[in-house]
Amino acid sequence: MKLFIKLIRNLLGLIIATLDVLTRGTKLKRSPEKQQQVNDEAANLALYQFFACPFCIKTRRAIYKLNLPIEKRNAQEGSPHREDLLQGGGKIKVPCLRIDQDGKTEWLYESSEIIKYLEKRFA
Ligand SMILES: N[C@@H](CCC(=O)N[C@@H](CS)C(=O)NCC(=O)O)C(=O)O
Repeated sequence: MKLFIKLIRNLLGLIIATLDVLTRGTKLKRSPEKQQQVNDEAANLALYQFFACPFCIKTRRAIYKLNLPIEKRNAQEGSPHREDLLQGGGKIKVPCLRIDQDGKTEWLYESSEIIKYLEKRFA
């Protein structure tokens, strides 16, 4: 039964992820200089996520629209990133944005908080 629910969830996630790719629209356009600056800043960010999680899809959609090359790290069972998330952030919950800045690391949970943070910093 547990396996069946997992299968249905993953299937739904896959459908949502496909719809997301088909309906994403356009990316934010910046001058090459500004985009380079944004790319450099985005190198200090990483999104811990599951491919088929609807909250992660919502967050990835915002990242795409803001044109941010943020590394996506799979936090599913069996992935080494899962342990980093647990040790660093304190819990296994995705999406979680890892922010490395001024020698400190912050772990930001909650899809709406992550999107708010990225829009404030990069929109
Ligand atoms: N309110 C949270 C919900 C996040 C959430 O429920 N994520 C699920 C995956 S869809 C999760 O991480 N569950 C823990 C687990 O599966 O181990 C958000 O908007 O980010």
